[in-house]
Amino acid sequence: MFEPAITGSGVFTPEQSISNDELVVAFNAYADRWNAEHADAIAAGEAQPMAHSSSEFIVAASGIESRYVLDKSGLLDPEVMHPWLPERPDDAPGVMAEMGVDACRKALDMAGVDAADVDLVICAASNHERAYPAIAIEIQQLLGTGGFAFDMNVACSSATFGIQAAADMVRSGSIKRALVVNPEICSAHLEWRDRDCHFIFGDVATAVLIERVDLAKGAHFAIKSTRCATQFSNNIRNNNGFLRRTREGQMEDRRDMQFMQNGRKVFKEVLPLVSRHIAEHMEEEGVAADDLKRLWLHQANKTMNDYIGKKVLGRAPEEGEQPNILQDYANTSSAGSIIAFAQYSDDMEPGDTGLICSFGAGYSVGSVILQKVAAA
Ligand code: CO8
Repeated sequence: MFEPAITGSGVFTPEQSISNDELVVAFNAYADRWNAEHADAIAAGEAQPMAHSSSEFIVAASGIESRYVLDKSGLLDPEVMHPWLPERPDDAPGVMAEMGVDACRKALDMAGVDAADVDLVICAASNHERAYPAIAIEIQQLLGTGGFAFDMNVACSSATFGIQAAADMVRSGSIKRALVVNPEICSAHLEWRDRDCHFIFGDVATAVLIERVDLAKGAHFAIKSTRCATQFSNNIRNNNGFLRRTREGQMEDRRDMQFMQNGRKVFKEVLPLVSRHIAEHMEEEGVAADDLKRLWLHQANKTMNDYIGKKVLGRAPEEGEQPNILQDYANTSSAGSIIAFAQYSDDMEPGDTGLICSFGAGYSVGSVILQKVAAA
């Protein structure tokens, strides 16, 4: 058996961002138009008028202040309310592959590893641009990695489940190095016309390079243990899929073809699930709350993270112990905890222990216990 380690991480951040204020102006213009178009139905009591959104609500309910997106022009146009991402010819790189490659190159550079020495790419994300061929195989081709590649989807927990899959293969000796890459184009899947959730998501790509510890060239994070769990729930769902055209009326612009959630229920049900999951994982591995120097949590909601941090540590986390990035990036699904890890891990000392935890649709929860190791 070999020990796996994270030796590099990378984040691709889109150039464009949207502040809450910009977002709310566009949403409210859309709501006003909708209300004017449906004035008769509203007057007859057959339709409810759309209420305005507000920046104050968004920050108070979620902690989100801004989000990065691939295209803001469509999102801020009340007549469009979705991103414009022009179709590319079949022989051009896909959008997800392109952003994934950027994050992977940064992870490889950090670790000082040539792409050709990587023998697995896992593209682990909430949505894939196409069903096949796998985005991971396209990334393999663009980077020039060897071995094999495949896609997987566990929604918000895709990254941690991907890390477990790759780490287990390194442990067994079937591979030496893997890239786990998480390109998330959440803006194309979010319903920007729905006041309850129009502020939640952003776009980004993250990647981690996982290697055998004995191959690491510099300081790294040994993967001490991983733990994944799932429990079926319909509270976060989208009903789009390849069976759509086989069913009457399914080619319409239906709300359930985009991201749907019962946010309140998710909030209530996921919190105990995650707190228990982390507590059991730490106990199993003999990690006490005092041993934990950092928590890199899934980035969906600040109140949720505050609650989990307090439960795990048995006290309110101190400054820097549980860094949030959701104020700048919003929820980026599987990439959120990895952005937090990439941005807030450099300062850790050899011997320090940290824990990555993702949670979301499925429900799914994944945790990864890491220990900082100095360069040999
Ligand atoms: N502006 C002003 N007021 C609003 C707005 C708004 N935009 N939206 C709602 N309100 C009002 C409501 O009408 C309600 O008013 P009233 O009390 O009069 O009825 C009041 O505010 C409270 O509304 P909510 O109960 O909905 O508000 P919450 O406090 O529950 O906050 C949240 C809403 C932020 C959505 C919160 O419930 C939450 O964060 N829940 C957990 C979400 C979560 O973690 N989800 C995980 C999903 S991500 C995932 O798993 C990945 C899926 C795959 C990726 C998909 C990519 C797109």
